[in-house]
Amino acid sequence: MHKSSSVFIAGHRGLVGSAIVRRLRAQGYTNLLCRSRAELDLTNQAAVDRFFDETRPEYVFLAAAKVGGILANSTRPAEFIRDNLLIEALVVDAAYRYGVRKLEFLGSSCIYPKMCPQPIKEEHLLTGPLEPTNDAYAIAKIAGIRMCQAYREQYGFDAISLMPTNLYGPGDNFDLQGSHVMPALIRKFHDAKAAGAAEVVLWGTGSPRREFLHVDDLASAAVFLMEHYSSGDIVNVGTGEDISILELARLVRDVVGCKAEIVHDRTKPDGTPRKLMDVSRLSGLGWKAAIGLREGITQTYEWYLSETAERQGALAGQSA
Ligand code: GFB
Repeated sequence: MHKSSSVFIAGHRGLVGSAIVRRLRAQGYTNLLCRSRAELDLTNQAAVDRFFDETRPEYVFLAAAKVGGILANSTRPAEFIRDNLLIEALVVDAAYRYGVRKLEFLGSSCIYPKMCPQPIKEEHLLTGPLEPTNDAYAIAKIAGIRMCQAYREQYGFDAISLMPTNLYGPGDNFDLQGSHVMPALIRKFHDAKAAGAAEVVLWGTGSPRREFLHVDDLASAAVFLMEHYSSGDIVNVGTGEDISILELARLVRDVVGCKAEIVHDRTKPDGTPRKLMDVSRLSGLGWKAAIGLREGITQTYEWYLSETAERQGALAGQSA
């Protein structure tokens, strides 16, 4: 990739896409192509084809996806499988047909079996049954991986796939019904502190273990792999360290400076008992995560505070 190459970042307003845009700009890439959902519907084949025909990008980061936390995934599986299959099929195929030099597909750690040996190696894909709370999303992501591999095998198309672990950071979704655990906890402890509430509700038992990667680290790995990696073999992206959900809740409570007690809502699902990536393939290529968990949560909370202040300022401005 040259600094002047045209690069399409599909999903540039999302958590991942916006971080990739920041990273590319910081590294001096000047020719970035971004389209909002209103400008380009990635589930509409005619629109996708027209876009690729008109703009002819040289590189594509496929960060657009329908994503959500455990509750959204388990209650809206049809939307997760439909939207993700459509986006992947249309973008990968158009990228190949309109002469893109290289495409990078972003998957997810939930593609691996529910009871996968830990830490999870790339070879564990399709070796056991999936976690039922997100199997529709996982199957769509597995189809995306296989599609990239198939286009490489049959057409020689340079498509690579990386599998990020659970992500968090600025630009995340903080809606309590649809979000992942990290933004949910930041918001819950922040609201409890503001209201002087005695309790914060944690879903499930708190015993599942997850690995958390700051999205700026993911973006750094994504650009690194686009620049240095070319293979059909998928690559895990993570920190190599995990934490229980209860430990995470205590850490977020501490960062936010809240005194509330943690109580459990055991009617909510736990999901996979553990999800820790083996990141030796990526570290063998020379990349390693740089942002520590406490530091990353602190920075994300600061972002959340500034966003909330901005929103309240805008509302006050409207009513004035
Ligand atoms: O982040 P999360 O929604 O997704 O939940 P997964 C992780 C764990 O945190 C689960 C618990 O055990 C939840 O029960 N948890 C505790 C909470 N309190 C909360 C809360 O207030 N909100 C949320 N959301 N969780 C997702 C998949 O699985 O992982 C997606 O559903 C995707 O497909 C993503 O792959 C990376 O880690 O369980």
